[in-house]
Amino acid sequence: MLKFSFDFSRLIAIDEDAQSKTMAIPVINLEELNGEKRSQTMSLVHEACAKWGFFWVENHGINEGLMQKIKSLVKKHYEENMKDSFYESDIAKALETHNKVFDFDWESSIFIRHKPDTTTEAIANLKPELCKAMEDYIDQVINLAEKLAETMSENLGLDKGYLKKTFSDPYIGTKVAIYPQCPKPEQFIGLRAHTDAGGIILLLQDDYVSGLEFWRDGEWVPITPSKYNRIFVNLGDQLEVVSNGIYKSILHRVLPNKDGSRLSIATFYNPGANAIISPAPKLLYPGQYRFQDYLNYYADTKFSDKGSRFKTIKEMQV
Ligand SMILES: O=C(O)CCC(=O)C(=O)O
Ligand SMILES: [Fe+2]
Repeated sequence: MLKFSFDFSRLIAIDEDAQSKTMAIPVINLEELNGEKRSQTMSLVHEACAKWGFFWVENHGINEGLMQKIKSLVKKHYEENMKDSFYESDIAKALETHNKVFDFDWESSIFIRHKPDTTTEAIANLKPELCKAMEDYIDQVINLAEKLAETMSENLGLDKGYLKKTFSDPYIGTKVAIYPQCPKPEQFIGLRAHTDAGGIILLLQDDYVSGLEFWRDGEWVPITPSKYNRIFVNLGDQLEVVSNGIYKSILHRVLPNKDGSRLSIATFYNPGANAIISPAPKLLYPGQYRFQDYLNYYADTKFSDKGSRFKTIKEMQV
């Protein structure tokens, strides 16, 4: 039997100008990375990672027909295999017995690991057609994640392959979720507020039903359903660490919807379990040194600029 408790502080009303913030979320045309507008587009990605931590991408290289196919096959899988057991579960029954439930998620999901090895076959009743479409989709999602990782590395002033190498061999998995239609959405949370642990998260989401929200400037900003086959990107904690805080992982949550079920297919491009994570030494300011070495150098540079002293100390140790 599940236990439920209440936390009213999680209920924060959505402000009116959250809507205008929604409109302001960066939308980046990744095709431009290959053309004349490359440097502007690189800057847009950098700004989105540093000032937002989440953004939309379009012309991302993932086949649009495949995106639609995955969505409809996942919906079918949910209808045939997951829906009934969800509405019969203790969570769904709590609709009648509890007023507010904030320590469980109103979510029905499966998790598929793709790398280092795949668990697709182990998941009950996944039709071959869905497995095959998922395999093709994931190959394209990995290309996109690695293109973004390259762009971020370059933007941070690191070697192009820095993030990929740091994450290597990456752990890649997809959470296929439905946030089922909820008759009393005010009683539940779809997914409790959190930041993601890993690296780059690429989200394919519902065309019609909303629910995802990101925290920004003291309020929840709703992420609208996908338009124009865009993919939604957000950054996990490890990118904040490796970038030494230049990039941000942002708090987000999902609210249930009373008018419909929301589909969400989130692929996590994360460091492998044994990857050693630290801020990139090049980004440390100015980095690690022995204090006596600093003092020796200071003796000769005391009356010059501190910034260039830091720079030299940093170059001495990297
Ligand atoms: O379903 C979503 O839109 C977000 C899912 C999510 O944040 C997560 O699984 O970490
Ligand atoms: Fe998340």
